Amino acid sequence: MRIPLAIAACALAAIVAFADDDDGRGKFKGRLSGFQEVPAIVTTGTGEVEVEVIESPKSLRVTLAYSGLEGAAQAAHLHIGQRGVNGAVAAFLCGGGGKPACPAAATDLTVTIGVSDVMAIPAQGLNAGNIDGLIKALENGAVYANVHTTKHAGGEIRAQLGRGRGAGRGRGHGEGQGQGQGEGQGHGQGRGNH
Ligand SMILES: [Cu+2]
Repeated sequence: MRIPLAIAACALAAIVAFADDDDGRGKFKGRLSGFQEVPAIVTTGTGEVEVEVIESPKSLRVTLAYSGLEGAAQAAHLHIGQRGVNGAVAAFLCGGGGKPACPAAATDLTVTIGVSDVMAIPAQGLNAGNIDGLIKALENGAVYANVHTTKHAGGEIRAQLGRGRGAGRGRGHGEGQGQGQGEGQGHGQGRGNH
């Protein structure tokens, strides 16, 4: 029996995606825009961010691309906070915290966040070095990337990190999967982890 290659690849991608869910590993993505800031910001700036969980040594490989910023980028961080809410800085991507300066207007950089890069946020329950806590927040949709600029010090573009958005091979595949998983995931994983 011959299985068309495209279908086989799609099935394989689905299996991999579900395996990722089961053990809590995986990739998280987001598109940065001013409208995700709190309050919303009107800006020409846009960007993309992707976070991949690396198991050994436990770390996050983060790629951040941005362009069109109206102010010069000063810092970019991962923050702990759900959509529509501002939270504190959990890790620097650039512009401090031992990371290189942020390119002013546009970049496409890759940064590794290790245990020692995870900052303490006592008010939000995150201890310094608690990368597992940061990953758990990622898995529950409670981490966002934020790019701060000279024009918008509190953040010019922001993206809530989630699974699926564009993570699939095909566009339709990725979106369908992302939404289905996103909704079931909070409950399933919340229960599993407690
Ligand atoms: Cu920040």
